[in-house]
Amino acid sequence: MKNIFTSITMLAFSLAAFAQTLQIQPNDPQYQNLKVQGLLSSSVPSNLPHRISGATQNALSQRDSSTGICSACMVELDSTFSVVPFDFGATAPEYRNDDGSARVGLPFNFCFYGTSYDTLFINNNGNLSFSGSYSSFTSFAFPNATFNMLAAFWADVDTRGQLSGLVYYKITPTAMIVKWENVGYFPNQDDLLSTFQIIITDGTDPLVPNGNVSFCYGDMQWTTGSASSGVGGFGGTPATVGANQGDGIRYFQVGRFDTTGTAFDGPYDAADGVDALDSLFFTANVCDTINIPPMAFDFVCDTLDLPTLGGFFSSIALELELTALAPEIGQTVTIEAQGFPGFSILENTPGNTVNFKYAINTAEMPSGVNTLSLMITDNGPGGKSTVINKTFVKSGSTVGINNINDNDIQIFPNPANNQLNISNNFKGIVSIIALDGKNVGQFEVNGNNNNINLSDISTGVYTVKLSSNGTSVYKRLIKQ
Ligand SMILES: [Ca+2]
Ligand SMILES: [Ca+2]
Ligand SMILES: [Ca+2]
Repeated sequence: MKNIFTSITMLAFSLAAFAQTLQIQPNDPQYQNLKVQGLLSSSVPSNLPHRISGATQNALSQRDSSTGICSACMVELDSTFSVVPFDFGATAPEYRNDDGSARVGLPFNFCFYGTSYDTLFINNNGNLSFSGSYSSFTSFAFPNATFNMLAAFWADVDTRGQLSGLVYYKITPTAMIVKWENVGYFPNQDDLLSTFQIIITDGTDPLVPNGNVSFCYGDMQWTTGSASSGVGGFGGTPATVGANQGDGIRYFQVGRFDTTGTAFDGPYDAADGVDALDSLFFTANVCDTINIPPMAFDFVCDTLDLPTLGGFFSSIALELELTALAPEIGQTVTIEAQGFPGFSILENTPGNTVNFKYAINTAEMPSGVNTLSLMITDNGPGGKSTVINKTFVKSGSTVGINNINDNDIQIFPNPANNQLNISNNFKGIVSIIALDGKNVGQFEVNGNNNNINLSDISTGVYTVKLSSNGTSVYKRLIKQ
């Protein structure tokens, strides 16, 4: 009995040694057998030769700027995308595979921790890499001294299941978009499917306004394949989200995920719930070599058009949330906010992760465009900051409240030069509010001589707030 056990152990040992020493590739006939038996090292590089291939370049279709909630980041799959042509025996046109990679050339330079790359690897297991391809299916925490990788969701993606979607990409003169669209997990599992996307740019493409990378998530349904000790798509070794230079020093981590649900205690500490990523997006500048500026998880788009939330926009108290990350271990983040009438902070405690909670009372919010500006600063080397501007639009030029009939109150001329007249049926306080929410002028009128002097106010678009007896009406004003 002992002899049999010993010989099985020795066989397993020799297979594992074989896998490691020969760096067995995913297209090897023995690869799947070894992986199912748990005999593959998860850190085997797949070693695609590093050369530039002639990638198809498609013109970037215009992004729809009139989007509603959180579609600004997720680029819809359309005919301008191609299926990623994975190597290692995957076959056209679908290139379904387990741990494959594809070498792709870029028409622009992508800056990753100070090095510019015009070739990279799309690895099926949820990541892009630069110094070589990776078939590694079990992820590691960042920082890590080996992997040179940008990981939207480094986990054991497997698109061989019939119901699994595929991995697509699109290259423009200044950006590459890679989409893992409804993909399954190892081995061949397609009962749970996840959708996520990476965009990398030359640093100037407006697709990524605050950096050169964005990660964007649709519905995330699983975390772990069975070769990483997952059961039913969860548990085992957590999936990793972040970036890692591979020197053990330069990195960021957003989180590690091994379970269902939305629990998220920040990038480190406990493993997190994968549903926390649902519909999330964030951007990063990974060109910075010393200290990555803070990053933000946001649950609403850059622009939120309040009437799309329903017909009650004049009386909604919206409670919103943004999560800011250092994102390196040990750094502390603080947030300074500049809002507008109706904006208030509910929670803002400095930390490695900050849950910034705020409210918008839409009855007090001026009509038109209101801007919330958040300056997020870390205490790492150089004290890096990220500024997030969000606009909240209250549609309609006026909002009638209580006994003030705003249609009867006029402001003229509009556009105005140095003098603005307000119809004599109004008696009360006139506030001039800039697009950033700042009150730039306040006047009291008595209903007799309702002229106000705008000569101290610069040219631009303003909201005029007319308040009387605790109620207000709003008008849009152009100062020229
Ligand atoms: Ca895989
Ligand atoms: Ca965590
Ligand atoms: Ca930082």
